[in-house]
Amino acid sequence: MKKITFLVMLLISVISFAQSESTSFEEPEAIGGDYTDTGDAIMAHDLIDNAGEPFVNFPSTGEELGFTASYAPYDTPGVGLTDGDSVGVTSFAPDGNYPFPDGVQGYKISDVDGNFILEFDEFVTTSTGPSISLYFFITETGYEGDGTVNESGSDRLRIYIRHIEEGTEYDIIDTTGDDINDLGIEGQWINSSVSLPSSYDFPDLTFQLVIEVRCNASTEAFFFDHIQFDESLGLENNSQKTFSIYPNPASNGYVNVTSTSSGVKTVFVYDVVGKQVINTTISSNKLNVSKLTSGVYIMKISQNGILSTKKLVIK
Ligand SMILES: [Ca+2]
Ligand SMILES: [Ca+2]
Ligand SMILES: [Ca+2]
Ligand SMILES: [Ca+2]
Repeated sequence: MKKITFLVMLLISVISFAQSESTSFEEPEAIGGDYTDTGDAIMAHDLIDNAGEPFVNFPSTGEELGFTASYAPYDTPGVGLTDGDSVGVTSFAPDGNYPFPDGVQGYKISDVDGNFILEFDEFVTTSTGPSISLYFFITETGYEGDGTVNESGSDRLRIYIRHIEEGTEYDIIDTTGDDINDLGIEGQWINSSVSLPSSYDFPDLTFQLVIEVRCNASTEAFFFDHIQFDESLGLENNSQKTFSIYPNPASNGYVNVTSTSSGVKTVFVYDVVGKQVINTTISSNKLNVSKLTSGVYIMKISQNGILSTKKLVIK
């Protein structure tokens, strides 16, 4: 019994941890001054953090998401970040008077003279309705070009989510094809979000947020803050009433999965660390769970477009 209680507590902590992954760039220390890339501006390479300069990377310590920065040159390479640029984690808000929407720090990318790529930690979810939102700020200045070529004077901002297993990309914003000045989105904090495919369509969901900036002037600056993945695990929603599972706890090697409507049911079962242990369809009510060891599991049942998440205990 004690073991069960412990597992339930562990499960609850896993769920609450999984419900929101975020960064507001508050954890790394904000260091003033410029960042100077010591790498070769002609070659694509990862950017390293330099002592006494703003952090461009952040390995997560378990709270905020971590991120890593890299650089890719123009087709005709420029000086990149080797000339010293205002990039990385900063406490200086845009134009000095547009406070960060969350906390007192954010991330700035400016005067790259090439391409700056900021990749965040991959995020695993079994959610039925994940989404991601963030704030960005584009300074008001004369951006050039329409971003369709990888050259100086072809400024561009692209923020997107990679679905790792599928290789699909979901744009939050992509200015390619437009002069950034023509979009009317400068000089203000903009909150933008994108809905991601749900575990109803894909049982394996690993996402990664990527920010790409191409620009070539110190007045051309992009700020980012309050990045948040949101999940709805559906534990409280109406679909709960559609399905029942019994016996629960189960000890006979099977559970009955019943529904208020007829038709084939798809059933996924995950262990406490989120590993999928069952992925099957059943046309009757009986689900074979004989291969599951004692413990607490999350069962997801979908039928006719309705998806529900339930807790299953195997004795
Ligand atoms: Ca912040
Ligand atoms: Ca530069
Ligand atoms: Ca420019
Ligand atoms: Ca322009």
